[in-house]
Amino acid sequence: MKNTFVGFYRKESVSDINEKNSILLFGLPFERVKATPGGSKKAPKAIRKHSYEFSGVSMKYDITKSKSVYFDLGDFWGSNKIAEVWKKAYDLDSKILVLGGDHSITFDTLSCSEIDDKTAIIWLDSHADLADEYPEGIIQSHGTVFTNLKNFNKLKANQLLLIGGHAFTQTSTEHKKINNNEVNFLPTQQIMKSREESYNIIREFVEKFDRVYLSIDVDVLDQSFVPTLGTAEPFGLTPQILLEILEIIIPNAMYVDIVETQFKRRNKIVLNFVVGLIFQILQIWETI
Ligand SMILES: [Mn+2]
Repeated sequence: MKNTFVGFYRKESVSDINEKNSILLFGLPFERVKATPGGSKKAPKAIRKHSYEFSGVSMKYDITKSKSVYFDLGDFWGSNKIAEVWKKAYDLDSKILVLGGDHSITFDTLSCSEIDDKTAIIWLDSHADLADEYPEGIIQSHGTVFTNLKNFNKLKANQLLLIGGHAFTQTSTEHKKINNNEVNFLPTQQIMKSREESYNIIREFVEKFDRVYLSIDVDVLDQSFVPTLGTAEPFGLTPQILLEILEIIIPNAMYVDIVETQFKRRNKIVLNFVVGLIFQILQIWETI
């Protein structure tokens, strides 16, 4: 039955898993209020289905011969179940890979995680998602995720790093927050102009922490690479640069989510990219 991501074993219940160094995958096919065209709730199922048609990304990596055991827990909802997955991941030194949904799901997952002052949250996103309300009057949405996480987990500015942001309204709250250094910020233009220097900034940031949680909004890429997104933006990162950044972060990340995957029935470019991205992430974890 093709109801898992390729190479993953289906597990109904996380309590049945005893293998150390596993990868625990689940989907949160959920979108909260949308001011932009939606569709990311269809992503988890479509990504799994598409993974069987995917050719692979490397001469070295065979997803069916991994040393970690890969488990697909299916799609579900609810903080109790999410908290169970976190507990299992900490107990078994395992990693969590989540398929969104819109970006609001990152609050649902990370608000169930353990966070201390040696924990960092990194997000790759063309937007900051640091609004207090988005749209006006709405506190929990894809535009407010990192404000909510910062408040909920009492995170300090030095524990937060936004990579690749560049699409801001100059008068917005998030623009002000970035100017006030309320988070660390590595803009797209800086990365494109001085790659090695930017990679060193990321490396130094990652090395300061015991635990890193990473959230990837696919709109961090330039719109030419992800043309079917509701929030596609120009002047974004290239896939190669994204991959080089992931090679620095992923070895230290125990949690990764991929959000805002919006595709069209007749245009599977984004879906194909995200399946490839998952292969790349697994390959990096495999070779730590
Ligand atoms: Mn986002």
